[in-house]
Amino acid sequence: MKRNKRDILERLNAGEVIVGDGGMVLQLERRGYVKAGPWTPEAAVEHPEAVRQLHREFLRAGADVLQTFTFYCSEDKLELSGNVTNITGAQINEAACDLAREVADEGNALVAGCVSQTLIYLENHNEAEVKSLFKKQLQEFLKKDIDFFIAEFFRYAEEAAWAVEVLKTSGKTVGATMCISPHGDVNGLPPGECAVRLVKAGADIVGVNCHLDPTSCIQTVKLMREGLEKAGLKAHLMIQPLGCHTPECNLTGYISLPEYPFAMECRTLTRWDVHKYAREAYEAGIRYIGGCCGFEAYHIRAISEELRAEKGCLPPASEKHGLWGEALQMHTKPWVRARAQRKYWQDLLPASGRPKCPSMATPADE
Ligand code: CBH
Ligand code: ZN
Repeated sequence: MKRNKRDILERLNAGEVIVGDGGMVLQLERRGYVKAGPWTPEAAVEHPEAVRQLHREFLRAGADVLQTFTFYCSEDKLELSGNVTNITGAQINEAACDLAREVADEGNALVAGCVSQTLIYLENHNEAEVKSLFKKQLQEFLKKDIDFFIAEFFRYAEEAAWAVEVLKTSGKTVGATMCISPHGDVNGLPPGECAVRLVKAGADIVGVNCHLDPTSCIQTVKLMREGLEKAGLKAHLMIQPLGCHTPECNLTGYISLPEYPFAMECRTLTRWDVHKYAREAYEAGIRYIGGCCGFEAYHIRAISEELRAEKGCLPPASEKHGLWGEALQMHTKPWVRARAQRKYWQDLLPASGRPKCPSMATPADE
C-alpha cells in the first residue's frame, strides 16, 4: 500500500482520517526492554532493533504516523531514573528520531517528535525551567527529519500549553493530547477549557491520550470539541486511549487500579472492541485516531479495517486477517468456521476464564 506523504495538517484539512500508532513503552516493557516507572527511553540506544520492530508492526497495521520513542526523555526524568548507562538525552532523542524515520520511510508514514510531562513542572511550576527542557528536546529533534510534533500525556493544561508554545517555535504542526478524564485536568480545568488553552497556545490538533479507556476518552474529546465551538476556535481532534477497559476509573485513570501496571491483561480490548471504538471516534468528528498503552499492532489494524472505506485502503497486515474473521472459513472445525462472520464477533461477550476475578476493582485514590 502506497500512501501519499503529505503534510499532516493538509491531510486533516482535506478531511482524511489519520490512523495513529499504538503505545510503545508498555509493549517494550512486556518484551523486556524497558523498565516500568521511568519507562526508560534508553531502549532507543540500547535496543534499537526492538524499537524498530515495534514501529514496523504499527506501520504494517496501517499507522499513518510513527511517534518517536521519546516518552519521558527530558533531562529531569532521565536523571530521576538514575540513568546508570550514561546515555544522554540527546543520544536517545536523536536515535529515536532516526528509528522512527527509517521505518516510516518503508511505508510512507509521517514521523511525530514527542515530548511529555516533566518532573520540574510538578516540583516548581517554573515556566522558564520547564520550557528549557522542552527547548532542549526540540533542538535535538530539529537536527533530524521530523514531520510534526506531539506534546502528549499532560495532566496540567498549563504545562501542555508551555510545551505547545515551545514546539510551535519550529513553525511545524503541533498536536497536543492530555491524559485527562471528563472531569478535566488536575486543577479541575474542564476539558473544553483545556482545549481552548491549547489552541490559544498554538496547537493545531488537540485531544487526549492514555489513562482511560476508549469510552471515557471519546467523552472527554467531545467535551473538548464543545469547548472549542463555544469559544469560536477551530482545531482537529485526536484520540489515543488505553487499550484496556477502565470503566471504574476517574481522575487519575488506570494508574489508580490495583492491577496497574503489571496485571492489566484481563482488561485488554479485543480487536472487536476496537472496531466499535474507531467508529464511535469517527462519528464524534475525531479524525486522528490511534491508541496508547495497551494498544498493540492488531488493535491498530482493527482501526484501519473499521475505517477502510473512509481511508480507501487496507493495511499490509490485513493480508493475514480477513475482515470480521472471514479467514476462519478455512478452519478445519465446523464450529470455528461458523464464526467467520461479523455478527458472531460483534455480539460476543468474551469470558475471562478466571472464576475468582471480580469484573470491577476499586481504584486506589478515588
Ligand atoms: O508509549 C508510548 O508510545 C508513548 N507515546 C505514550 C506513553 S503514555 C505512558 C504512560 C506511563 C504511565 C505512568 O505514569 O506510569
Ligand atoms: Zn499511555
